[in-house]
Amino acid sequence: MAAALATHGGLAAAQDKKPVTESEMRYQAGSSPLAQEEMYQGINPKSPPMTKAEFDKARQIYFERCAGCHGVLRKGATGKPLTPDITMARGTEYLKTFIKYGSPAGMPNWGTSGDLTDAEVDLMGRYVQHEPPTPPEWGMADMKKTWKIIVPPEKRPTRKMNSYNIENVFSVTLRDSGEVAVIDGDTKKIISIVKTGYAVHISRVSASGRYLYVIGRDGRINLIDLWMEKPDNVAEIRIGLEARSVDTSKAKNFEDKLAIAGAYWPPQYVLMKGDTLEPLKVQSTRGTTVDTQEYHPEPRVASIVATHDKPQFIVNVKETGKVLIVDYSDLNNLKTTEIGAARFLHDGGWDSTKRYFLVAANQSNKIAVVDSKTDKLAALVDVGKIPHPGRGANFVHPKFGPVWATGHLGDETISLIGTDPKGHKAQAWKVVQTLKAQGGGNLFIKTHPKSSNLWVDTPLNPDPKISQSIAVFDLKNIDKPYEVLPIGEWAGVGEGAKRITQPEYNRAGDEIWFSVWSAKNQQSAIVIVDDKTRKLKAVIKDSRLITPTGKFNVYNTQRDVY
Ligand code: DHE
Repeated sequence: MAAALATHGGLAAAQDKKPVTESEMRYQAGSSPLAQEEMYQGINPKSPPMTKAEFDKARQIYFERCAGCHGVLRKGATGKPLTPDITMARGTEYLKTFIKYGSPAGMPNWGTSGDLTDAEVDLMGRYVQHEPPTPPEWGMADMKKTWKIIVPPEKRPTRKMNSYNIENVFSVTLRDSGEVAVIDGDTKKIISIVKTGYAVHISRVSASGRYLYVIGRDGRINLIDLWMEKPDNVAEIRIGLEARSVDTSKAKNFEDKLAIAGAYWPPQYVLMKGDTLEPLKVQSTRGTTVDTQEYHPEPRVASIVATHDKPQFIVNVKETGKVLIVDYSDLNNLKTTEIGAARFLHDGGWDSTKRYFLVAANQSNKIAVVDSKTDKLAALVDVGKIPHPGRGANFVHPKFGPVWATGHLGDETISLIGTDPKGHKAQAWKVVQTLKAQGGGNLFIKTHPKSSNLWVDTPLNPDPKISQSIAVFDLKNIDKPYEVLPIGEWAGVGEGAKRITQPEYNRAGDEIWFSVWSAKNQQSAIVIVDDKTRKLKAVIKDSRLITPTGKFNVYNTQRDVY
C-alpha cells in the first residue's frame, strides 16, 4: 500500500524519495490512544459497504497500527497518504495485497506476519476507501474538566521535606504501566512509583529543580513535587487526546512560572501555570507546509524546549516543518516567530552554549539549527539517514572544536556538526566528521562535559546482539574503533527483548545509566556503568520496573547538560 499509493499531490511527492526502514517502521507503529475515541462514520456511496461494527473495528485497528505512519487523517506522514481519492482508484483487491504482503518501501506485511487475519486485511482494505473519521477536538472546556489540583500550592511544603539529594534523582519512564519510577541516584533505590498517563513518554524538570512534569501519550500531564516527603502528584490535566512533549519556563523571573505541552491531536500547544497546570492559552498549529505550502490539517507538535536566557519556548511542528518561537512574556499579546525549516521535525537539543537549538528534520535527513538569539534559522545541515538525536551530545573535538552529534535511525553513522561560528567559522554548521557505530536503529547518544566517552544505543536494530549492547567511543581518540559493552547480558534478566536504550548520566557525570527494555510481562532492569572504567557498577532490578525507557536525571534535565 505504502509505495504504490505515493502518486498524488505534493504531500506524497515529498515522501516518495525515501523508503521507510524496518527500524523506523517499528518505531513509528506504536498504538495511538485515539483508538479509544468514538468517531463519526461518513457515508460515501462509492466506498465499499461496511457496517457500523465493521467500521468501528477497522478504525480501532487503524489507530493501533497505522496512524503513527499514515497520520490521524490519513494525509500521510512517514507512510503514504491514504485518502479515498487515492485508495478508491486502487480498489479493494489491490489494497488487500499491500496490507497482507507489505512492500519493499517499508509497509509491513500485516497479513503474512500473522498480525492481521485475512478477514481483518479485508476489513482494512475496505476501511481505507472510506472518508477518514476525524477525532474530536479538545479545547479549553475539555481541558478544564480534566484539570485537578491534588495538593494546592499553599498546602505544599515550603522547604524540602525529604533527605534525598534531589539533584541526583532520576525520573524513569515505565512505558507500559503508565507510571514513572522516581529513583534515588545516590542509593539506587526506588523512592516512589507515581501513576501518570498512558504509555508515558518524557519527563522534564522545572527551573528550580523542584517540579517534575511528566507527559503521557494520552496527553495527560502529571506535576510531581520533589519537595514532598515522598514525591507525588500535586496536579494533573489532559491537554489533548494524544501528545509527546512538555517543558517549563526557564528564563529569569519566570522560573517555575509556566509550563507548555504540545499535542499530536488536536494539533495544538497549550500554555499553563507552572505550579498548578491551570490551562491559560491554547494555540493551534494547523497551517501550511514549509516546502509545498499546502494546508496540513494535523501538524503534530514534536519537541519543545525552553530557552534559558530569554522568555521563549521553541516549538517544533512536525508535518509543516516549521519551528515556532513563542515569546511567553505577555500571554495576552503572544508573539510567535515562525521559522521555516524542513519536514518532519522531531527531536533535538541545545549546543553547549545554549544559544543554538539543533532539531532533526527526519524525513529530509537534515538537522535544522535555530539561533535563539536572533530568532532565525542559522542553517540546515545534511546528515545521515533519518537523524534521531534525542537531545544530542556536545563535546570538544580535538581538531574541529565544539561539536554537537546526532545518530540515525536509518544508518550506522554518527554525524558531528561544528557549533562554534566564532572560534571555528569554517566548521560551523558543517558535518566535520562521520563516525560509524554498530548499525542502524539508533535512538539516543550521550556524553557529559566531565566525560570523554560517547555512548551510542541501537535499540531498534533487528539484530539482538546489536540491540542488546551499547557502543562507546573514546572522544580523546576519536578515530579509534568503538568498544561494545554487553549491557543486556550484564543485566542478568533472562529471556526478553532486552533492548538497551537512552543512556543518561548521573549528577556528577561519573556514571551512566541504561534501560534494559523488555516486554511488559518480562523482567527489565537499569544497568549502571562506571564512566571512567566502563565497568559494570550496579543493576537495578525490581518487579515494579516495568518497561523502563527514558530516564531523566533532575540536574542534567533542569540545566540541559548533554
Ligand atoms: Fe519518543 C522524545 C515522539 C517512540 C522514547 N519522542 C520524543 C520527542 C518526541 C517523541 C516528539 C521529543 C520530546 C521533547 O523533547 O519535547 N516517540 C515519538 C513518536 O512519535 C514515536 C516515534 C512513536 C510513538 O508511538 O510514540 C516515539 N519514543 C518512542 C519509543 O518507542 C521510545 C523509544 C520508548 C517509549 O518510551 O515509548 C521513545 N522519546 C523517547 C524518549 C524521549 C523521547 C526516552 C526523550 C529523550 C531525551 O533524552 O530527552
